[in-house]
Amino acid sequence: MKTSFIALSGPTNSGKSTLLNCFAKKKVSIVSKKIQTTNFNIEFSINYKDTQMIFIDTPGFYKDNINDNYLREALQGLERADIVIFILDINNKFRHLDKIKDNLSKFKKKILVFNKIDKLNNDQILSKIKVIDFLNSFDEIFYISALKKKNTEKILRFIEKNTTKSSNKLSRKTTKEKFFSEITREALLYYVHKEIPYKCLIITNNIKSGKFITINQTVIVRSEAHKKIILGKKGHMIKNIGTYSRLQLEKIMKKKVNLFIKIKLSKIK
Ligand SMILES: Nc1nc2c(ncn2[C@@H]2O[C@H](COP(=O)(O)OP(=O)(O)OP(=O)(O)O)[C@@H](O)[C@H]2O)c(=O)[nH]1
Ligand SMILES: [Mg+2]
Repeated sequence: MKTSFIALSGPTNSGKSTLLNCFAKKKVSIVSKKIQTTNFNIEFSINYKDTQMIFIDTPGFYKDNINDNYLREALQGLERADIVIFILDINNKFRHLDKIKDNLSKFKKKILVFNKIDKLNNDQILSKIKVIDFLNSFDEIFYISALKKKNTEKILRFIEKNTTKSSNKLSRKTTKEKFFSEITREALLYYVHKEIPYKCLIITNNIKSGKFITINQTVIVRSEAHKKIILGKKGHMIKNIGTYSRLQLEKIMKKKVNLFIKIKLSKIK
């Protein structure tokens, strides 16, 4: 079997994780309308015709993450890739083009993907892309909607055609614990506003599988005020977060889930 490692890279919120979920045909990476949703590289492998494609979803570029852990993580993801897919939201002013330009020479194969075309008509799309003066540097350019699954299979066909050999690199699978924590982080991003979700850490302490799956998680918060907000009035907020996360987990695991979430105040700032 031929194998390719493919990194999904680009500014935050451009739809990298949505595209990975579209290829995987299920949720493997969390998505939100907020920035900086993906915090660490998520790898997921699919087979398409005679090709194994190992996708690496990376944290998006963001103005403040130039030197921080997220960017370091994203660049590590790029290092492992044979093919890189740079994804831009066609509706936005294109940001971080310099980072894309700087990384181009590292790759033999690079694709540019304009995502979210469902929001524009053809004329608008054409006028938008004119501003990029290095379109010729890419092996292929695609116009897609990851959300509506439009033109996405064309990308798989390109990867398949451009993969020639097998690889002895190993895929770094995300552990169940890490993935379950991610699902609860998505719930937190959905319900809790502003910076709080970015300052919490979610740990899955325990998973017991039987007729049901019982999961124990801890949300570690940095201040008493954050704890209060996540708890909500009479515990309403944490209840909503738990329900959202549990329903997602049940859908993914196809089993009933008992989810217990504790909130713990960390003394480390
Ligand atoms: N209309 C539309 N919205 C989309 C499309 N693809 C993704 N989105 C939305 O864009 C937002 C961001 O999507 P993500 O997949 O989380 O973006 P990301 O690039 O992984 O973001 P980071 O992890 O922060 O780097 C979500 O609200 C998605 O539903 C699309 O094709 N069309
Ligand atoms: Mg993401």
